[in-house]
Amino acid sequence: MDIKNIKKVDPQVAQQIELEFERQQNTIELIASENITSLAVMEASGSVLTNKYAEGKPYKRFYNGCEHVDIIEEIAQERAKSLFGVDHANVQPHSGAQANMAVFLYALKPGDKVLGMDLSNGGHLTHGSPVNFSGLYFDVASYGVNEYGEIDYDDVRAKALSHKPKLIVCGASNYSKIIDFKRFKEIADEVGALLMADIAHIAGLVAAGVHPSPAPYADFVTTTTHKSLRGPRGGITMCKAEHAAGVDKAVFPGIQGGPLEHIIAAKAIALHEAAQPEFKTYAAQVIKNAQALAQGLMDEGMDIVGGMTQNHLMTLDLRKFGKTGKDMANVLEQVGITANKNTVPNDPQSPFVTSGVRLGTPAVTTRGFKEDDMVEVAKIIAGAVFASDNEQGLKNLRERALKLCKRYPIYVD
Ligand code: DSN
Repeated sequence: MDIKNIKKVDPQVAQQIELEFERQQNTIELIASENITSLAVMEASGSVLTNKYAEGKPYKRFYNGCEHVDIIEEIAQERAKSLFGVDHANVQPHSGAQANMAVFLYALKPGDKVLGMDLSNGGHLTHGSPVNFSGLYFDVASYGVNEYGEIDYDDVRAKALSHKPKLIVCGASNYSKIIDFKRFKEIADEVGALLMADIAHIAGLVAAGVHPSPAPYADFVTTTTHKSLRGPRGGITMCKAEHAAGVDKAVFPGIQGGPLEHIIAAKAIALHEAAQPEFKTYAAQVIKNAQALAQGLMDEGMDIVGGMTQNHLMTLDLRKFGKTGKDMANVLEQVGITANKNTVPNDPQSPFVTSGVRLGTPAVTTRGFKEDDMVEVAKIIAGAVFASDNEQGLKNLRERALKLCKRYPIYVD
């Protein structure tokens, strides 16, 4: 990748970009929320559109000179609507957190009741965590997963009946089963709540039709664009027609100023890419690879929360080895695998230490990894768990990880 101008202006930053490229090239990326965008998405992210102020909506801006960004933003909106089958899409949220915040601002008043998935059970900070705006300003009840790592819908219903939320939030950051959006809608209807589905993690799977869509059921569908959807870092808030004006007002002027039109162009490109037949093949392979990884890990004697995954991710439960997620994520990094520590349900360790490591396959699938490669990755991970104190053993595992990376280089035209 050519960064000649950065090298000229700022060699210090250029060096770190080059080193980061090498890191990505030479490590196996298993952070479930990361991916490797196309060069087209990256070009748009670094284009002249970064120079433009465009507060407002397409064709109703507070600035002049928006004739091109108007068209680009409208294209992105239309592509999001068509890909996800929703009435309305606001493509301006800078992130997934802001995509969710816009819904809270529109649908709720401070102190209103919300039911969301507990963060340590696989939910997200913005689904009502006490340290986030969603937990600080709203009255939150939480649901979690049962001993099989599955959402217990009867428990969700019982909590909805007793808490009487105005908004129910479904969707997760660390959940390996299919989400039953229809069931959530039935519960929401029973208690008169609005339903928000945060599909940030599974957006690519939903777009490709390999995970059920919440669009027929949810009042609001929010997402990030950089995870399984493989676009630039950013968010989208989608909704039913009756909420469109309110959601738009919540995004701007409610929580944001000027939209990032360069990122909106990159979102448009990613949405176009996700509508192509190759993307369906990609998303199906993401799941096949996750299942091959989970099976490989279980064959090596590892525990996976909830057993076999149904989507792109899983959590390795390290409790029986007496190891922590924090230590294992560091050991994995030594052997060339990047992942993140994550709590397991009823984790005895703190969220900073944890007993689990979350693993996901969107990025390696983009590189071209197939099921056989995932079995080798599973062996490397298991080897790292068993040989975490053996320096030579870890070096050998690092060589095996590097071999896989060399077989599937990133950004080759
Ligand atoms: N923190 C992101 C993740 O890794 O899942 C979600 O925002």
